[in-house]
Amino acid sequence: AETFTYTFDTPVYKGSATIHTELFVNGEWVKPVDKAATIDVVNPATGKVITAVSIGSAADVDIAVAAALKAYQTSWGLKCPGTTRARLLNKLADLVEKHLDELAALEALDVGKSFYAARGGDITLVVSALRYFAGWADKIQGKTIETHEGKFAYTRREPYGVVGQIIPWNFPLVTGIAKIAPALATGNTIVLKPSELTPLTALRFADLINEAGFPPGVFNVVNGYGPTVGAAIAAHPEIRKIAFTGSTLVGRSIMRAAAESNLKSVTLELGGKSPTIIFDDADLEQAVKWASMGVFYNAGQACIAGSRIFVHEGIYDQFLEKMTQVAQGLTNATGGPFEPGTQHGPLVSQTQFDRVMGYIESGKSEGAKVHIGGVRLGNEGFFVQPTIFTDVKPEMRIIREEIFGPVAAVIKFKMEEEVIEAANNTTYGLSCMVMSQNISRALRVAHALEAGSAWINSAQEGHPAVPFGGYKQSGIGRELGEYALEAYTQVKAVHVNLGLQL
Ligand code: TXE
Repeated sequence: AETFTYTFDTPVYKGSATIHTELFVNGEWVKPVDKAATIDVVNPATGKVITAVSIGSAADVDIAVAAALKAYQTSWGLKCPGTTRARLLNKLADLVEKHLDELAALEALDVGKSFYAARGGDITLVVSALRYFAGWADKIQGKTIETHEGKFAYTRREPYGVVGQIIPWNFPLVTGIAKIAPALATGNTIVLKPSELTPLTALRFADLINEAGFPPGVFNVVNGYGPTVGAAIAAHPEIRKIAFTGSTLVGRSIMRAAAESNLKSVTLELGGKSPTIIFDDADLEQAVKWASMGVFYNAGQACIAGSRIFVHEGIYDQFLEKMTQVAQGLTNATGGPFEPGTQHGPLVSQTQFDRVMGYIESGKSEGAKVHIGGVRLGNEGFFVQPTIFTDVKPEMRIIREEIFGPVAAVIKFKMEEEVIEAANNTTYGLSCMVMSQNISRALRVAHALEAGSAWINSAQEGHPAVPFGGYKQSGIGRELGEYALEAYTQVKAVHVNLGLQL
């Protein structure tokens, strides 16, 4: 099998990582049906090619689904006790933890995020999510329902069988594990497509799956483009459930393909245009920090980014001044993933860079004011300066559409009712942030906002035990927490007759 080794000789991490660059099907590394098909993997901090990996096609999806189906029928699913699945997931968690630095370095290299963020944020969460769902694997239970003195019924939570999972590039292994861990805990088998932009950690992870001892075919990786491999997964007649994280546009096409093929069950985690609301009774220093982190973390490439920041008029000037200082600080701490002081990194790709710069231009041409930023940083890689717009209007594209870059809009408000209405004036509903020291107000506003997650006096923090997902056009279904078990099981009701004669 073909491999690629990268040596990290950097101030923050020294070590090397070896990945297999082919497709992972039935526990083996295999060439795609079209043997020569590859895609370059680009380093976002330099714009240079790191390596190339194989990419598949619909034909490879067919092969992977057949392997996953066989594994489901013979060695996983209803054939494998929950205690065994728990043991394997815990072993996998230990292996990911053992290779924490290496996986973090690969993620940092591929996405452009800082090594420290990848280690302390992404990969650490991967480990905890695996352990959390390992805990559920032997606790997937139904209910007993009394119906009649001579009869009763009970329910079983059964896996779907083969599930398809399509993941994005902003938090590759995190968005992956939110799907992989509950799917495996509940007994499904998986065909996963990483983003064509960031395949490295999924490939390394596949080796750890083998090392942990999962039966072949339980987990399969088919790299490739969305319109080919992704669309083939969405339309596949043997895939019973699909989970997708990505753009709302592609989310619609996944749902359409599911409807037109076999009505597979669908969960979608899509975009956002989340509000952060800062009342004049907030702890100002903390509010500035959380709001800034909330929009600029991961260079703004987060579905829960708080990109519309509503600030009470009483503290608006002070807030803007302090947030500008944070944006300047991040600008000064801009760098590659492996520089010790990096707090702000590049966007993932040339395409994403062009998209974000396009939004900045549209903001300017529609009359918004660039308070700070708005420009490229450096002359290699895809760096955009942390940017704050003021003087914005609700109809502007930068207020309506997800930018997915380090771009905030700061908006003045007077009244609670008015800001709730403005915050809800969006087609999205993924998250919201409320900053206030008045507990009644903070909770009241959090409840009034149309969003699947609300953070009070914080932002961006996730936990494997807490469900995550969108209202409105931000998605369907929930990942993580106990709620994720519902997404990966279907309920069978069994009616039992204790002797009632017909
Ligand atoms: O997303 P795509 P892109 C948003 C964000 C960003 C925009 C575009 O606003 O600016 O989407 O990013 C696969 N059938 N988010 O173009 O295309 C693709 O290969 C099946 C928000 O990168 O949605 C990749 O694996 N799959 C988001 C995945 O979909 C298809 C994270 C995501 O890529 C496909 C990423 C198709 N027809 C982008 N076309 C979040 N919610 O966090 C593409 N894909």
